[in-house]
Amino acid sequence: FLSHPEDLGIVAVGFSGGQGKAGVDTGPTELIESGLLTQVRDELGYNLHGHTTVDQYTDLVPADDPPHRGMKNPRAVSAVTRRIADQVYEQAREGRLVLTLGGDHSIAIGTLAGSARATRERLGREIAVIWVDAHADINTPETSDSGNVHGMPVAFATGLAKGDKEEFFGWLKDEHRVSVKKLVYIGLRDVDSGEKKILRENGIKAFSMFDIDKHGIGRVMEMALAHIGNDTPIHLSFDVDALDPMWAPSTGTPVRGGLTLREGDFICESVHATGSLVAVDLVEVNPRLAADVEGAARETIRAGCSLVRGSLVYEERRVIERVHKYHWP
Ligand code: 6HN
Ligand code: MN
Ligand code: MN
Ligand code: MN
Repeated sequence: FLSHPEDLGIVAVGFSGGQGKAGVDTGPTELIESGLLTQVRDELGYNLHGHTTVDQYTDLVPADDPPHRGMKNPRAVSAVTRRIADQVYEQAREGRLVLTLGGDHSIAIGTLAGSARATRERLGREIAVIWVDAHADINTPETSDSGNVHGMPVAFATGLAKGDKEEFFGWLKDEHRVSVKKLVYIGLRDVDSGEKKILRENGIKAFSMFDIDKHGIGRVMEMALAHIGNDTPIHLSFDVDALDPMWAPSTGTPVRGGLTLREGDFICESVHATGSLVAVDLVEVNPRLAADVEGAARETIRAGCSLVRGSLVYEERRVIERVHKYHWP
């Protein structure tokens, strides 16, 4: 689906307004400073385009932003995700694979909107979404207990939650939306009761940690990709909290009992191997958290880099090189 498979469009999002903990806005800077993009360029061979310096979107964050329908920072999140949608769209419409580094997971309202729109225009196709996360992030403003928009992006992207005024996600139109039929979850283990009802009522495909333990990650990926169907453009949205806190402690809402790093890498590599990947998000890396744990931020960043590399290796040969380089003792 890519007209330039060796070209990568970067969107680096220093935004934290979808939740309450400071520091997730520094995630992309730390990932980039650790050498992620130079590795992607020099070792994986991609040409980099787009926003390789981190955007803070300060011009879009109002001084006063009172809650609306229970959502916290609603104007800021709406305006920033609208800008991100344009940034992702501009890269995707060139036929490039788009990599977005977050930032909290609310930013996926923008990334999905941008890649859904570009894929519709460019190919006349709908995207499928693989959402890898401990959480379902499908609360509507009305079902959310927290009011944090990072728990709602899937609801807005699928149209299960509707915006109202322009400044409260009213800018989201049909061209930006994704279908619940082409959505698959992997790694779920902390789903709110209102979200369970939404998943059930809409027949949404989800592979929880239970399913991964039962079938193994290899079989789960076969089933997830079979659900999407061959020959469908895929947007992979990876929340680092899908990994067990042992591998990714520095994140805002850690939940024990998660994926091993190797299972996370395998998910990314399997999606890449389909040849249908059009966009990847890596979100919720917060280097400021778990500071009491020795090396927490460094390990979380290392894990994030590994996931991104896994999603970008575009030849079998490179998988082998990568294994030798990074995973041998
Ligand atoms: N994330 N379900 C909880 C909420 O606040 O709605 C947690 C959401 C976590 C969001 O990790 O991207
Ligand atoms: Mn999560
Ligand atoms: Mn809750
Ligand atoms: Mn998430």
